Amino acid sequence: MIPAPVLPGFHPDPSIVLADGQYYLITSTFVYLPGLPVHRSDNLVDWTLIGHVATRPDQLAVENSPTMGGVWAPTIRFRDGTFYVIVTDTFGRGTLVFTATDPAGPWSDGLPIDIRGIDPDLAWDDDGTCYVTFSGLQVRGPDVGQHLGVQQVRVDLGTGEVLETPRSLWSGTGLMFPESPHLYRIGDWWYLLIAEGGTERGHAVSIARSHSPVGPFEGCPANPLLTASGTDRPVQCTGHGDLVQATDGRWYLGLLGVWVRGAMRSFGSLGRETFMTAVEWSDGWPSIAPVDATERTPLTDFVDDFDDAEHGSDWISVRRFPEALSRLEGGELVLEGEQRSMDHGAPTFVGRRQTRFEARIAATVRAGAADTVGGLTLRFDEQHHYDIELQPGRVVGRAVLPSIVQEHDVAIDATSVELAFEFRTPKAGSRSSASSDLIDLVVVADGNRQPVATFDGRYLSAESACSFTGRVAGVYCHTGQLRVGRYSETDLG
Ligand code: 6LW
Repeated sequence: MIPAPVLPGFHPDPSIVLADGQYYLITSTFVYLPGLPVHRSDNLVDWTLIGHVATRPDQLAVENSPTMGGVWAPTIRFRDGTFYVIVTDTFGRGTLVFTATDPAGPWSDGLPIDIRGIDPDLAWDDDGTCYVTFSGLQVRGPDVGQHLGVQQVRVDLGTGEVLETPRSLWSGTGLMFPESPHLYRIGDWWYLLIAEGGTERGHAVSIARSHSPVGPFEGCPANPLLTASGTDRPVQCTGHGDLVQATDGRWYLGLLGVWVRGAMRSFGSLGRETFMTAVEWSDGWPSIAPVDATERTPLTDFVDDFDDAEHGSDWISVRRFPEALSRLEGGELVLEGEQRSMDHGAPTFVGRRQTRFEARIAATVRAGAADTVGGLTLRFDEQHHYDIELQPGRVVGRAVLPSIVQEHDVAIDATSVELAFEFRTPKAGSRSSASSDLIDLVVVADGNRQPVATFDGRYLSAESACSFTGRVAGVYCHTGQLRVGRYSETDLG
């Protein structure tokens, strides 16, 4: 049984490649940095983060991109000893190709390629011709918002030169947003796999084949091969897949999905995660097993006591790198206030994707200055976040949503406290049962646990925030200096 998800927490738009007996998987990161995490596995199930493609400021230009912009939908491929990642830095540098001989990095600076679209894919013919196949959604220029269907050009990967005008290819069964194209040479056929229907509840995977990489392509009679649309499966929005043949010869599809919660299965609070499913071939066409998991992959507890010399590789920040706005000192993570709240587009914030539901996320913090204001936050974006904040003499629980800001506080005579979010499932039939989860904000001072507030989790979800990302919890500082001794994410219940 393939565990679900294989990459918990928001890891959308997965792309997978097999190289020298190891699998490598890469996902979108939008405006978070470091960008483009690279995970490695030897069995397609257990993945280890080995590094990131974008670890230097000049590789991407996300600082001015909107929350749903930034790094969209990479493709990772391996050829003649070199790893390639082609990706769109949407509203930033555009389409880029990064290369590395070691997938853990360092990666190159990124070669620009003048592709007018998103979701670029790389494939080579036997003669070395390189094809970039992409979704012709126009995200800039006079035709912004227009969709030209699935398109393709030949490119020179040495110079980045596009060698011809784009040609249109087969673009699915007629559902909206044909995207995420991947071109594969399998046996005598060239296969074109795409997503269509949009990345929400109508998401689907379809395929076509041709005897030539440039088509014409014939759609599979069974299309769409996979969709959760119209089902009551916990994992919805399945799509945006990439095929991989395992070392044992069997085939799999890595894809994104949203684990939805609430009485009407309405809210995907963690965002789009990476799943894996089996693929069988018959008469030259694949069939894809649905993602029908009902139990999530058990996770071990996460604890960081900040004893290492460098930031843990799965810490992320918004439009800046964690090491640019925090430091490790004496077994603490130290953040110096810049008068930026979590409403800011580049807050003084270091976080991690939320990866589990019934959970407790906690940070042991202390004020490094008398006027310190900072704490623990759970963010979807600048307009949707819940904060539990240490201030001089009190702890404040704050909900910030586009339509409302709500605050509660408790008096606290301590400068070192544990701040925590405790996530629980609403009781069936209760007033909150429609929601994904209830979030208790709690402070523990001198061994005394005090509730500060309880907020409804449905408002920190992809459906409410209309965002491509997912929940990220972490620590932040507005004023003074916040010193974090411990951060943990553990199961509740
Ligand atoms: C990705 C595209 C999409 O490029 O969302 O809705 C973009 N579909 O496939 C970001 O995930």
